[in-house]
Amino acid sequence: MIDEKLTGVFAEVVRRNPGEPEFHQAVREVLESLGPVLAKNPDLAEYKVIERLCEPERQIIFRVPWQDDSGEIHINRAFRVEFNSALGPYKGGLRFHPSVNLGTIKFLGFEQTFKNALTGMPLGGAKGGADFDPKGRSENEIMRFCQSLMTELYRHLGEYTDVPAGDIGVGTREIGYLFGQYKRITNRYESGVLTGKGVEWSGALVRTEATGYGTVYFVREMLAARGETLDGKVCVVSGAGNVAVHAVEKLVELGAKVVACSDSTGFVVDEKGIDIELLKTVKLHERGRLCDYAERRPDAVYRDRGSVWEVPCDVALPCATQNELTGRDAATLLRNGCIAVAEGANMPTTPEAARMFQEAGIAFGPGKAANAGGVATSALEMQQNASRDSWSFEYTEARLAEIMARIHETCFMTAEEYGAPGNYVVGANIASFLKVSRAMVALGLV
Ligand code: NDP
Ligand code: 2IT
Repeated sequence: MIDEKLTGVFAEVVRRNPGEPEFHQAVREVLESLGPVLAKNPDLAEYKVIERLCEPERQIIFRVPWQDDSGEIHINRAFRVEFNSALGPYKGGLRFHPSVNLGTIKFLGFEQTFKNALTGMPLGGAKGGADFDPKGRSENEIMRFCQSLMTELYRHLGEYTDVPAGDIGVGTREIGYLFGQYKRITNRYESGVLTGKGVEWSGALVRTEATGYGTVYFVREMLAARGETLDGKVCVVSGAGNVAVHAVEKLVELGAKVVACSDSTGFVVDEKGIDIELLKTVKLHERGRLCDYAERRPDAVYRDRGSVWEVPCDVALPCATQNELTGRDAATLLRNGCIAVAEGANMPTTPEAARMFQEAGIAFGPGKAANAGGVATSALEMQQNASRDSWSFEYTEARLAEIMARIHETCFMTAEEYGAPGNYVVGANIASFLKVSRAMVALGLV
């Protein structure tokens, strides 16, 4: 429930941003936690901090024309929503997916602002992307699209201004083409303008793995707070992209057994435990389908009907996309004895499902806390770029683990302080809101 002091603010957000249900959902989820904060800090209402936080500082929408391999011309639409720069330069990923629209990017940019605050790093919040579908496109088509997009986007970026990274459909390959075009147009080798770069050319070790690994570290902390460990736990992960694959890898390393994962066409159940090397080969290197995994793994079963959440598990990690885990899925997971859920993806759990997990009293880690390891490691990449240094895998991973433990601690303690023990949603929302809003007040009315 939104506190009565904030119902007017939310009504205004809905009125002024019509047709953007995902943005409304993300705002509502944060506002629902903030009643007790306003009671303790009435000055924040006077400064209209919440109203300011709900309005992006700048929104850029532009045309991206490009030619496919047969010469046909295509027109896509791209976005960069620079949400908030109170804590540092705008920072957040770029998503290439046909479903991308302004509302999607706004929900992601809003979330990113709070997530980045939780990392404790000097980062503002932003998100961008395009309604471009990379599926089935050749290397050359991907490169031309990235070059065309950067030909407009470059003027809005800079290591002290706005620093994009990857997200759905954007990985090291795309970041390479984007950086190449930025360098060409500006005549500057400005490493810190993008993160998620290739490790052979200014990228940081562990950035590729960081979101998935970090999510698992967060789960480890949530379980430890309940006297549990990951050892021997049966896990299900949705998605089979960057975040999901590295979550699977770290779960296995920490002694858990992952029995299922999914992609946009179906899911695979592998009772003997997902073969991480085969999964990486099929999904990350060959960019294939999970049915190809099942074909090469005799004991695995591929299903193109039903939901991956029907596979019984102790720990569930949604790592694909928004609103992929519904109330119905939550009921199934709880019936099957699931004790922990952490969001590797951004807003993958519907509000109904999140409520059911909280009412059942299981450990529920919201994305802005659980998946913050990706952007935190982006900040470590920026640090290395700024000092022209490169750190070892072991050192960087130890930093990531430390950051995730600190985020967990912050959320845990804040939830206790505000009378909601064990509620990581409340803890994450309040801790991050306080951090951003104090900076906004200190910087004056800008
Ligand atoms: P990838 O593109 O690498 O992988 C996305 C995966 O999710 C793929 O397996 C894809 O299926 C599946 N998927 C995507 N869209 C849909 C959909 N509409 N329905 C069903 N399945 C879908 O992206 P990432 O792994 O980078 O991102 C996954 C999630 O994690 C996103 O929510 C992203 O915002 C979030 N995230 C990412 C971070 C990062 O560092 N990359 C950091 C923090 C959060 P298929 O294989 O068939 O395409
Ligand atoms: O959602 C996210 O946090 C990301 N896609 C990563 C952002 C980043 O700048 O590393």
